[in-house]
Amino acid sequence: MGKEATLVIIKPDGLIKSLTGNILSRLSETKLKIIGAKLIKVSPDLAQKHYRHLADKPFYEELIKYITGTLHGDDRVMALVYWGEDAIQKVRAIAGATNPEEATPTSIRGAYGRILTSGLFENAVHASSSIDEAQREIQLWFEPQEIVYPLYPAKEIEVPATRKYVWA
Ligand code: DAT
Ligand code: MG
Repeated sequence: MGKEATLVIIKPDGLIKSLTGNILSRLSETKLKIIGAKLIKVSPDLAQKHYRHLADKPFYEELIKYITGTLHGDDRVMALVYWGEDAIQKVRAIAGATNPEEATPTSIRGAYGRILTSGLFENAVHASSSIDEAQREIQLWFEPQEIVYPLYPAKEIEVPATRKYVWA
């Protein structure tokens, strides 16, 4: 054990069903600290990198449609980094089993998940499953300055002539 970080994603079904508050309340039972949070659109590239370990599964294409929002017609997800003692295991316990029909009814997935007719598990949240996966996922979804703690080694680089949106 020890202090560790874990990535949570509230998936498009969680946002569309207005479950964000409920899910955050459930996760607050862990007493872990939120050290990063943002609402983002998931690009196909990010989705494929995130789920690279499942590329050979029969449900993979449907899973990419799910996380990118194509299935639900809304491409928002909320990404959060939780930090503290045994964070990975604590969050996975409250999230519940991958298959929502097998998840404890009081877990997030047990309460809010379902199996689609396609067979895909629509389970409201993602939670990292190991320390290595958590680091890989957090570094994929967040930039160093978006997290309030210096979680992993980072370096400063010069970025010449960038363009960005400002309010008109
Ligand atoms: P978890 O999200 O619990 O870490 P995972 O990484 O194995 O599980 O799979 C990622 C997502 O893919 C999961 O949240 C829902 C979907 N999924 C996994 N296994 C599935 C299966 N056998 N049938 C349908 N969807 C599945
Ligand atoms: Mg996983």
